[in-house]
This record gives sequence, structure tokens and C-alpha cells, in this order.
Amino acid sequence: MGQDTFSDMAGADGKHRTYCRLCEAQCGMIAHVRAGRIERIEPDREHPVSEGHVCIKGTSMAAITYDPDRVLTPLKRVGAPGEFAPVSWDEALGDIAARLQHVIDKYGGQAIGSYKGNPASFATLHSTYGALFLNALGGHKNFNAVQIDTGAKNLAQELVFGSGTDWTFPDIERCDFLIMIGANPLVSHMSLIAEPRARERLEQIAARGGVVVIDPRRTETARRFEHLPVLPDSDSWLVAAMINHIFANGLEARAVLDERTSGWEDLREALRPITPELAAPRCGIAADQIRSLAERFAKTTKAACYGRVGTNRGRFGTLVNLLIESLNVIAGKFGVEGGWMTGLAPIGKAGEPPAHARYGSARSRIGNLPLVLGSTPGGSLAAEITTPGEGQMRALFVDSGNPVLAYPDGETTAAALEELDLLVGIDFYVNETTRHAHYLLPSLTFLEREDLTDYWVRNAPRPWVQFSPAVIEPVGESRHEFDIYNDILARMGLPAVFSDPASRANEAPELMEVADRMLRIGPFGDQFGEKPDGLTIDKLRVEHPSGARTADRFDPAKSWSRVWTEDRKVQLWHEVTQGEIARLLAEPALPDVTLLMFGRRKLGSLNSWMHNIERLVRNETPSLMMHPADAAARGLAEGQTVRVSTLTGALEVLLEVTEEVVPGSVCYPHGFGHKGGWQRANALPGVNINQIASSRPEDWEQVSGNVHVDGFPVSVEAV
Ligand SMILES: Nc1nc2c(c(=O)[nH]1)N[C@H]1C(S)=C(S)[C@@H](COP(=O)(O)OP(=O)(O)OC[C@H]3O[C@@H](n4cnc5c(=O)[nH]c(N)nc54)[C@H](O)[C@@H]3O)O[C@H]1N2
Ligand SMILES: Nc1nc2c(c(=O)[nH]1)N[C@H]1C(S)=C(S)[C@@H](COP(=O)(O)OP(=O)(O)OC[C@H]3O[C@@H](n4cnc5c(=O)[nH]c(N)nc54)[C@H](O)[C@@H]3O)O[C@H]1N2
Ligand code: SF4
Ligand SMILES: [Mo]
Repeated sequence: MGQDTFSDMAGADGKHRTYCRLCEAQCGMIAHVRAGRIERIEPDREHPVSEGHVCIKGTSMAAITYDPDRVLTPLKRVGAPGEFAPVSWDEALGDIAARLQHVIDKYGGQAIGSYKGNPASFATLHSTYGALFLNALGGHKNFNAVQIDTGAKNLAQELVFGSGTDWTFPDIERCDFLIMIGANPLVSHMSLIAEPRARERLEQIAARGGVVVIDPRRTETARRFEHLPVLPDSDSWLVAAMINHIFANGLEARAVLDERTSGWEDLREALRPITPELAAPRCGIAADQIRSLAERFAKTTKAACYGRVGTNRGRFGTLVNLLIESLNVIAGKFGVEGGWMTGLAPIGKAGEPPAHARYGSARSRIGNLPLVLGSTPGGSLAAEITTPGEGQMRALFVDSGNPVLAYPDGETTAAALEELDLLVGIDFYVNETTRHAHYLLPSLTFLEREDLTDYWVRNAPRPWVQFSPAVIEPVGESRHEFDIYNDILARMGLPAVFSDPASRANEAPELMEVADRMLRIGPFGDQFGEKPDGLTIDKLRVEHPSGARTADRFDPAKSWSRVWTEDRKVQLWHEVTQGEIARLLAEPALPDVTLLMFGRRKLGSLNSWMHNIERLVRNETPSLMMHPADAAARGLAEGQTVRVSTLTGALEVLLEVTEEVVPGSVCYPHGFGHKGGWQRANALPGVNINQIASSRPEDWEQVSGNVHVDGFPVSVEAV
């Protein structure tokens, strides 16, 4: 086949249509393959949604695939952390199965846990088969990014709308006024919204009305639109005061509140004391500005208020998110064109969330908190290993993740990992976590794997679905996670994931067979022939290799049919809301000398990885941003090394003095401080800032269990 022809056979010469699985934008890409190797990656201009958009990370995936530091055979730990020797798959999986059996016999399956990191959420059905694998072993400790990323929003949505996973998001196609709290989409490419061309959408909204960015840093997005600099971890005050002002001036959507919600009067009463005047000094935004923001929002018919990562990891993450969801409903923006809505996943039937995923259906062993979506609190990873008693964790699988850098207090986690009877890493790099593993099993990159956009496109303002065949054959001895898990189960005499208990043991379907079935019964599927123009994976592969639009857009009004509370009314009052408002009002002021730490992301970085690729990290020097007034008060100067400390620890970092951050705050990116098997990354300057964030249960946000990595108090002094 020639270089210019398209192919969908793994490794064939020519061009291969695929899509990027690094962030929620999931941009269409074309990979050029010659002699079984990817030569370069370029944007797919025919992709119906990304229309030629990619970023430098997506096109760097070939460099990751052929990174000389990539792990290409199973590795067995032979000495200190990071000291490994290659072994065969048979030896690795045989020993892993035997050790798991030993743990189960001695302590029970509950001693087994799993951590699934961010990349797993972009791999088809990964979280589903990963959970089934763990259940098959009798385990239920399910660590992931929930409590460091979305947990507070999951919980708020569940309390207000009855579902933690039917994400609410703004109708950015038609909105005229958008408030964004704690999000930087010009760098992150949007989160909980799948829209590769977010920048254009936001610019159009700004031209029609306005985009207001609420952020303690004058971010790339804040510079482009209207910016209200807020103090870290104080958004509850701001949003509460906006709701207060809306009620005080009769700007609420009274008919909607009366007919379709419950508890709004209780919320109104509880927020009565939180006037713009009370909130202003606490959030750093003037009372007049709060009033005018509330009025602009309430009076613009097509408006939405969106909160993301920056609202999730403070001391009041759940409350801010409860207030954001409530603000949208109170002002009449939920379920209307240009407002606040939910979408549809292309796989499976839409429906009520399962009972086992409900808030409070289980509690954590450490901290005794009700679980959000059944996720074990992120802060408890080390303590689950070191705290004796029933359910103490003895074996852990870390798949697609790096909790030593992603979770707070990484050195404590690293030390605890050394106490496990079995730690298995599934990754194509030895990272700061998997260097502690007994076995590191090499996984595929997404270019070596077929996938269907299954999960994140449920929040796509311009809905689409795409199937990508594998672009190349697996490099080295790398294997698919699904096959690794099933191989382990087979060696333990357990049925394969997704196998039908009624049929012969281990006659397991292929992963894409399962995905195809779920697509076909889903809202855009062919219903097994009943809707001949509906989708199947084959049809996507043959007729829509760059992806298919599944609908022009989701109908916002249908969001009302996805309210899953008991009485199907939007619930604006809950004992959690009551408790959290009382806690907010009782908050003591912080001492004047305290600085609040928060984070930032860069275009060329993705959490803790992709730092081994020269073009992505050239000139990368993480710095601690501090306002000139705070630097002057401490006698500190630009370029100096300073010590930043908390009760958990202290680190030395490079100081950058800049008006980009609000006085009283400091900002440092997470995901640095490398000592894995990646040579370039290890040579980078910078520290693991999560090292000084607390993982103690009393420091978790006490309703969602979210860890506190944005807005935690630090002190900074000269070294
Ligand atoms: N202070 C602070 N901490 C944070 C954040 C923050 O903003 N501030 N952000 C948080 C957020 S939002 C998140 S999502 C978490 C991320 O936390 P994690 O997901 O734990 O961390 P990542 O850095 O994404 O690590 C991903 C790992 O997966 C590997 N990998 C990549 N693709 C694949 C694959 O296809 N298969 C397998 N098996 N492995 C793969 C990579 O090599 C890497 O080692 O971090 C969180 N931590
Ligand atoms: N280039 C790049 N893109 C990414 C990632 C990446 O690491 N790099 N990570 C991906 C992942 S896993 C995720 S979850 C998404 C996240 O995508 P976003 O939600 O857009 O996350 P961030 O870019 O971290 O933006 C969060 C913003 O919140 C601000 N902030 C911090 N504390 C507060 C606060 O208390 N109040 C307010 N109002 N703002 C606050 C920060 O200054 C920051 O600008 O991005 C994804 N995309
Ligand atoms: S924006 Fe970049 S990282 Fe995100 S999907 Fe597109 S190419 Fe990949
Ligand atoms: Mo994330």
C-alpha cells in the first residue's frame, strides 16, 4: 500500500485515522506508518468535531511510543526501588497469581486494592473491566482520581440531580454568558466538556455576551476574557452571595422552583446572611462586582455557570459545587437552550445510577466517610496499607497512574508501598510509584490499541463517537490491560471478565464485542437491526473512520428526564448543604502571614508524565509564583531559592515574583520531582509539590473525602 493511502490494518504502510486519548478533547489525528513504525502524527482535518485541531502533546505520542526509556518486557524487582530485571510474561503472571492466591487465603480478597489513573478513563470500558477484575478477587478498594479531581462535583450533582455521573455542563454552543470558576480551558482544553475547539466556542460566547473567568491567577484563559481574581478556596462565599442577591432582588425563576424543585426556600433562608458585603472581604471580589455578576447572569436568558478542577480541592469543594449547581437552577438556566444541561453516553442505556454507586452505600475504612461513586478516598492510600486490622491492604495494582506524585504526601505513600506483599504496576514507564512494584507489566500506548470513544463524549456540546483501530502492532512484548487481567484470572481458575456464567468457564468475549453490544443498545445504536441507520463499531470503522456526529446537539430540555432523585425533583436542600453552610459561616479567618498554595497546568505537560520528551519540556523550570507585595513583605526576590513549608513537610523551590497571582496566594505546578525510569524527566528541575500537602483524614474535605491540594496554607521563607 502506498504512503498516501488510508489503511485500518495495524502496522500497514500508509495513513491511519485515529484519535488522541490524552485529554477530553479527543482530537482526530492521522498517523503516518512506514514499515510498521509511526513516522509522524498530524491533525485529521476531516474529523467532524476537532476539524484539524491538535496540540503538541497529541503529536508527541509517537515519541512516547518509541521512547528509549519505555518498558517493553515484564520487569521483576530485584533490589532497591527501581532495580528491576526482565522476566517472561509467564513467570511474572504465574508468580502474581500465586501471590494473590496467598493474600486471599491468608487475609481475604478485601486485602486487595486497585488504583486506576487518568489515562485509564480514555481506554474503552477500562474502569468497568478493572472493577470486575477486582470484584472477581473479592476486592473493593478502588483508588482513582475521583477524590483529587471530580469528587466534589460528583457528590454535588448526585445530591441535587440524583446522579453523580450524568455530568452537568454548559451549552457552550448557544450560551451568551458564561461564568467559569476554577478552569483554564485555553491550556486544559476543557474538562467535563468534550470540545476540541473550545477556544473558538468561548470567543463566540464572549462576542455575543461575555465570558467571566474566576481564578486566583491571571491565567491564559483569564487574560483572553474578563477576569475576576478570587482568593483561593473562597468561591463558596462568592457563589453564595450571588444566590443571595438573586433572591433578594426577585431574580429567581420562581415558576421552575415551585414546580420542579424542592427545598429552595430553605436554601434561600440559609444564604440570607451571606450578603455581597459579607462575602467581599472573604473572597476578594468587591460587593458591587458580585452584585453585577449575579445580575448579568440572572438577566441573560442563555447563561451558565461552570466550575471545574479549581473548585474541587478546597476545604469547601462540595459546597461550592452544590452552590454552582443550585445557582444554575435558581436562575432558570437548567434544561434550557444555552444554559446548563446533561448529555448522553453513546454506550449502554441511559438510566438511574446503580445503587452501589450511591453516596453512603459504603464507608471508608480510613476516615469512616461515605464513599462517592464507591471510590476509596485518595488520601487513604498509605494508611490503608499501614493501618492494621480487618481489611488492611496487602496487594495493590497500580494501572495507568502515579499516586506518589498525584496524591498528597507522596513520600509517605512511597514508604507504605514497600510494605505491601504484592505491588503490580501496569504502565509503559517506570514512574515514581511503579518503581516500588514487585512486577511492572508493560502496557500498550493508545496507538497500539483499538478504542471506542465511550465515556467522555457524553459531555460533548457537539456529540460524536469514533472508533479507532490499532495504528501499529504492540511494540516489544507490551500487552493490553484487559488481556493481562484475564490471564491472571485464568491462572487463578477464575472466570474471565465479562464471561457469561451460564456458558463454559473462560469463554470470554473480546473487549470490542462487549463495546459493540453496548453501542448498539445505546441511544445512537442500531438496536440490533431495529434501527438500520443506527451505529455499530463496524459501521464506524468502515463508513466514519474520522468519527460520526451522533446528534446535532443534545436537547437541553431532556436533561429534566435525567433527574434521578426519588421524587424526580431537583433537590436544592440537603442535610449536607445545611451542614456545610453552617461550617462555612463558622470558619475562622486565617492569620495574615499565611499564603494559600494552588496549582497550574502547562500545555506541554500532562499531570506527572510526558516529561521525558525533549520537545515538551525544553525550557521547563517549575517556579513558585508569588505576588510582589508578599515577596516584599518577606524580603524575597525573583530567582531566589525559597523554602515552602507546611505541617507535612518542606521543599526548596525557585521563586518567581509576579502580579499574575493574587496577594495572599502562591502557585506551583504538580507532577514534578521525578525519580522514575525516565532519564530526561529525572533531570528536570522542580519538586513534587504534593509532597507537602496533607493526606491526614482530618484534612480531607469531610463530605466528599476530597484531598486539599488547592488553597492549603503554607509559609515561605528565604533559604
Ligand atoms: N496538586 C495537584 N495534584 C493533582 C492535580 C492537581 O491539579 N494538583 N491534578 C489531579 C488530577 S486532575 C488527576 S486526573 C491526577 C492524575 O493522576 P494519575 O492518573 O495517577 O497520574 P498521571 O500523571 O496521569 O500518570 C499516568 C500514568 O499512566 C501511564 N500511562 C499513560 N497511558 C497509559 C495507558 O494507556 N496504559 C497504562 N497502563 N498506563 C498508561 C503514564 O506512563 C503514567 O505513568 O493527578 C491529580 N493530582
Ligand atoms: N495541558 C494539559 N491539559 C490537561 C491536563 C494537563 O495536565 N495538562 N490535565 C487534564 C486533566 S486530568 C484535567 S482534570 C483537566 C483539568 O482542566 P481544568 O479544570 O481547566 O483545570 P486547570 O487547568 O488545572 O485549571 C484549574 C484552575 O483553577 C484555578 N484555581 C485553583 N484554586 C482555585 C480556587 O480556589 N478557586 C478558583 N476559582 N480557581 C482556583 C487554577 O488557578 C487554575 O487556573 O485538564 C486536562 N487537560
Ligand atoms: S488537545 Fe492535545 S492532548 Fe488533548 S486530545 Fe487534542 S491533541 Fe490530545
Ligand atoms: Mo484530572
